[in-house]
Amino acid sequence: MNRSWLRVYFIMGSNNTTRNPLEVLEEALQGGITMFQFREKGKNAYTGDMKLDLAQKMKQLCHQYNVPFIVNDDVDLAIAVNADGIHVGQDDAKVDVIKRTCPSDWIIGVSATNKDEAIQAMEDGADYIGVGPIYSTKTKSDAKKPIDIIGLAYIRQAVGDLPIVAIGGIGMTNVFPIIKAGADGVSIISAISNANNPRSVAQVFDAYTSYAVSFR
Ligand code: 3NM
Repeated sequence: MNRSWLRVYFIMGSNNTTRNPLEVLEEALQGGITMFQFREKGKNAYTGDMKLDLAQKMKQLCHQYNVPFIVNDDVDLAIAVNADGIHVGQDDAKVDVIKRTCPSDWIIGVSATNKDEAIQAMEDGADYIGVGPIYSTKTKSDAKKPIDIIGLAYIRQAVGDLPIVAIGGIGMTNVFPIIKAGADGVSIISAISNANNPRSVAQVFDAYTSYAVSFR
């Protein structure tokens, strides 16, 4: 995969905003997000046809802006909408099964919170790992203990040049230390999905991450 896709990796489901999620996504795309993950989980999350319909519309929007569309966890949905890839947690579908049964050009992402999980994901053939939570977050109720910048740097050292995106509690002001510690980009839910102006916040993430990456 192109690691620069991870630079501003926006994640959202219908319950991460009080607005129309399609409008929020389009504004984020206009602001310059580089990848998108549809994560329809938790309280009041859509299921069935509503989930499928939203996923289809979100994929269409992402492709209008040439941004890869990734589905969280739900392999069947990712196949149904012909997504660009899948992101799985430690308790979700296994990478080897996905590699055997899904399109070979899929981007496969795996969540890792410690060195062992990160190395395992790399050995399994993940294209990138989502490392976190870096900071505390209210967005994921069962998030683990924050690993902070030091935990991120430790994982970077363990996995060589495997693409890494950092996640958890990330705001605009955290971009520099995170990129400096070795992440290729930042994954964000609430800082964009709950922003008054998702477009301008995405623009700032785009500018800050571009600048920070240029120093590496
Ligand atoms: N996964 P926000 S933290 C979806 O640590 C997710 O694996 C995490 O949301 C992990 O940007 C998290 O609002 C929530 O903090 C990220």
